[in-house]
Amino acid sequence: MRAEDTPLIRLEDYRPSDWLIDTVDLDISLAPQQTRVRALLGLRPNPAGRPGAPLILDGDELALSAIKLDGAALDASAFTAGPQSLTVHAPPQRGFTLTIETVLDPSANTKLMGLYRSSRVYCTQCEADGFRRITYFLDRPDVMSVYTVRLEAAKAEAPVLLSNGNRVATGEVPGSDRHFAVWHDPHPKPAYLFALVGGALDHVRADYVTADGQQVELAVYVEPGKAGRAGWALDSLVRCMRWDERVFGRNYDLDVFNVVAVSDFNMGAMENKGLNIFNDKYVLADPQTATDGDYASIEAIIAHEYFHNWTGNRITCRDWFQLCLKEGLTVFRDQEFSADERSRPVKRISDVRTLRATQFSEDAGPLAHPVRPRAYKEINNFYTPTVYEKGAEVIRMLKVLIGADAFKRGMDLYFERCDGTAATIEEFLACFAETSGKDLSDFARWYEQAGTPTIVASGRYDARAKRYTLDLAQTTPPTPGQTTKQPVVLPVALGLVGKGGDLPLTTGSAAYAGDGLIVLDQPSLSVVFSNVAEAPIPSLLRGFSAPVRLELDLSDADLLRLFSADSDSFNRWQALQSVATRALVAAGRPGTDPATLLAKANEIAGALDRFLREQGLADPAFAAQVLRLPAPADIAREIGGDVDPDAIYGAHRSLSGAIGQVLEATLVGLRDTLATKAAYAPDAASAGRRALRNEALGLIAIATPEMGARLVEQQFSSADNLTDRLAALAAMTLIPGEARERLIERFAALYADEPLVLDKWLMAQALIAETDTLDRVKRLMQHKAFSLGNPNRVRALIGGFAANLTQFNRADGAGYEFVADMVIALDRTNPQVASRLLGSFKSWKMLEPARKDLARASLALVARTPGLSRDVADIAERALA
Ligand code: 0A1
Ligand code: ZN
Repeated sequence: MRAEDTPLIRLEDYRPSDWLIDTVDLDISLAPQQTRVRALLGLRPNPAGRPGAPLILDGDELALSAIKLDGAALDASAFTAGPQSLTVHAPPQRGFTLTIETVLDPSANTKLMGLYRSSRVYCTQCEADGFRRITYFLDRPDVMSVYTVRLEAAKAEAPVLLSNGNRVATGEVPGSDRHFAVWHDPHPKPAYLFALVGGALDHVRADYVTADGQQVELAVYVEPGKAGRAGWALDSLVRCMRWDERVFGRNYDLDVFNVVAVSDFNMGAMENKGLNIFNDKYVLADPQTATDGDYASIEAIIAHEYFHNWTGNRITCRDWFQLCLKEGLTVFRDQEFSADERSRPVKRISDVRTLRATQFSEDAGPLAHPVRPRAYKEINNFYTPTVYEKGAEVIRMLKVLIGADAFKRGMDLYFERCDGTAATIEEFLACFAETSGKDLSDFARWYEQAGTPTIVASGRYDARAKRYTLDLAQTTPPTPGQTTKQPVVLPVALGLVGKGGDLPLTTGSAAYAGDGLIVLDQPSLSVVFSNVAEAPIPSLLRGFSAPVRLELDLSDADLLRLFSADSDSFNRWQALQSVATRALVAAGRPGTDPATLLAKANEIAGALDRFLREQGLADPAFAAQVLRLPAPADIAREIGGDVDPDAIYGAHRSLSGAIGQVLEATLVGLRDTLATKAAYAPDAASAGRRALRNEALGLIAIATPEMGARLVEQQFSSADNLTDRLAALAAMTLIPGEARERLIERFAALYADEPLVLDKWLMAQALIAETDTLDRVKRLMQHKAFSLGNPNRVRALIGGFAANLTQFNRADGAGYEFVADMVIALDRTNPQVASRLLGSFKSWKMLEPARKDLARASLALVARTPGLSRDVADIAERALA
C-alpha cells in the first residue's frame, strides 16, 4: 500500500447509513485455527438513507462460507463477496435477515485486531474497525444493534466464556467435550464495542449495589495463578463506580461487569460493553511486580474504561471524526477521579508534564491535527495525545469558562438528551450553550484548529495611580493544512501576588469574568487593575487553565518569589520549572558560557534547599515534582529549531549535577527521614514519600556517583517492593561501569519469570544516554525476555530506545536506521504497533540540519518500502510532508 493510493475519508462527506442492523445473533464456535462464525443480522432500510441503495457490508481479510437471505440460500448472482466487502446487489426494500458464515484462524491473527489468541486465551479487539475481521458488517459507530451471542468451545481449553451484557444460558454440547454460553446485551451498541473472551482464566470477584439499588457482579479475570495480583484493579473498579455515581450521577446498567487481562494487546485497554479487555500491564499489581506508578495507572485506566460506559457506550460517536467526544471527555473524567483519590495539584502537574511531552510535541510537528480531525486515511492513527489529552483540556476549559454549576447541568442534559444515540461534538456543545446561556461558537474552534497557541503577556505597574496593566496577546503557529489561524477562547486564571500574598483584583474590564479569570478571546487585549497597592508579580494560567505556551518576561528573582509565595501550587511548581527551562535553553544553544549555567544552578539549588528543608516533608509527592527538572526533550521542544540533542543533554546533566552537589546533605538527610520500616502500601501518601526519596537518589547519582552507587546498592538490597528496586536500577543506569552491569544482571535474575517487570528492565537500558546503547538494544533483542510479537516488549525496548533523545538522534543516523528497520519488520505482522513506533519521528523537523537529513532519509526508506500497511504508509507520508 502506498499512502497516495489510499482514499481520504472526510468529515464533510458523512452521510447516514442506507441500512440499519437492529439485531445481531452470533453463533461462534471457537477453535484455535478454525473458528466458525455464524451471524444472523436483522436488517432494514434506514429512513434517513437513500432508498433502493445496495447493501455493502465491510470486511477485512474475510472468507465467506455461506450466505442466506431470510433463511434461503442466495443465488450467486445476487451478491459479490471478497476479502474486504460483501455486496447484496438488490436487497428487498423492507426488513429482512441475512445469515453470514465465515471461518477465522485466531492463532494466525498477529495484527491483534478482530478475534485472536493471546497466551491461549481467545479475545477480541474491535475498535476502531476490527469487527469486520470477524464477520461482514456495517462497521460504523452509528449502526447500533442488540446482540445475542452464543459461544462454544472445548471445555478444557476455554472453561470461561464471556461476552457483552448478561449471561442468559450455559450448557454442555451433548456427545462432545464442548460447552456453550449465551450472552445477551440489551443495550444497542455499535460493532466496535462487541467483545468475547474464552480461555482458562482465574478471577477475583465482588458484589456491588448501585446507588439505584441494582445488584452487579464484578469480576476481574487473569491468567491462571495471577489472581493474587487482581485485587487492586477490582478495588479501583469499586471506587470509580461509586465516584461516578456521586460526581456525575451515573449508575451502572447491567447485572455483570467483567474485566479481563490479556498479555498481547495493541493499546492500554478497551471499553467493550460490560466486558472491558485490558493489556495485563494495566491490571496486574502486587508490591513485588508493580511500581507506585503502575498502581496509579491501573486505577486511572480501570476508571477510564469504566467511565466509557456512559461517555462512549450509552452515548457513542456518530462517526470516527467525533472520537474526542468520547475520549477527551473520558480522559477528563478519569483525571478528575484520580485528582479526587490522590492529590489534585500533583495530579495536575503530572498530567501537564504528559500533555507537554506528548501533545505539545505532536502539535509542533508534521503530525499535528485538530482535536476533531477533518480527514483521515487510517483512523487507528488518530488515537493520539491530541484527541485524548488535548481533548480533555478542552473540556476542562469549558468547565472553567461556564462555571462548575452550568457544566454539571450541561453534563446532565447531555446524558439525558443523547442517551442511546451516536452523537456529535455539536450536540455535546449545544447542551452547555443551553445550560450556561453562552454562545459557544467561538469556543468550538478548539476542536477545529490544530497547534499550540502562545500567549505573550507583559505587565506594567503605575505606582502613582496604583494601576496595574496586563497586556495579553495570542498567536497560533501554522500547522499542516492550516496556514492561517484564528484566535481561540482562552481562560487565563490569574492572581497578582504582592508581598503578603494575593492582592485583591478590581477592574472594569469586560474581559474579566470575576474570580481571578480573564477570558482572552481576541488577538490581544489589556486589562487594567485599579487600587493595586504595590507592584505585583503576575501569576498567570493558574492550574494550567489553558493548554498553551506562555511567554511572560519575569525575572528569575520574580519567578523564585512565585515559587515560594504563590497561592497556586501548580504555578509554584511552574515557576521553578521556568527558571530551570530558561537556563537550559540558553545552555543548550551553542556558544554559551558554562559558568552562567553553574551560577544559575546555585540559585536554583538555594531555592530548592530552603523549600526542601521547610516543606519537603509536608507534601513529599509535590516536593518530588518540584525536584524533577524539565526533561531534555522539554528543552528541545522549547528551543524548537536547529536542535542539538547532545548539547541539551550535556547542559541538563551539568545543571542536575551542580544542583545535586549543593543539595547533597539535604538530599541524604531527607532520604533518611523519609525511610520507613513499614511494609509497602500503595496509597498516595506512601507513594509520595518513595517518589521524593527516589528523586533525591537520582540527583545524588548524577552529582556524586560513588555515593550514588553505594546508596543504590543499599536500596536495592533492602527494598521490599519494586518501586524502590526499579528506582535504584534507574539511578544506576546514570553511572557507567561494572557495578551497573552487575546490578542489571541481578535485577534480571530476580525477575526472570516476570515479563512485565522485565519490560521495565529493558526500557531502563534502552534509555541509557550513551553511545553503546544501540548495540545493547540489539543484543537485548536476542534475550529470552524479548519478543517482536508482543507489543509490550516492543514498546519497552524499541519504543524506549526511540524515546532516548540522544541515542535515537545519534549524529551518525544509526538510531533512525535501526528504528526504521524495526518499523518495516513489525509492519509485516502488526501494523498498529509499527505505525505507533514510526510516530517517534514526529519531532524530526526541529533538529539541526545534519540530523534532519538523516532522519528524513530513514523516513523516506520506510515510505518507499513495498507492501506497507495503510497505518505505516499514512504516518510516513504525513511525517515527510
Ligand atoms: N477506546 C480505547 C482505546 C483503544 C483504541 C483502539 C484499540 O485498538 C487496538 C484499543 C483500545 C480507550 O480509550 O481506552
Ligand atoms: Zn478511552
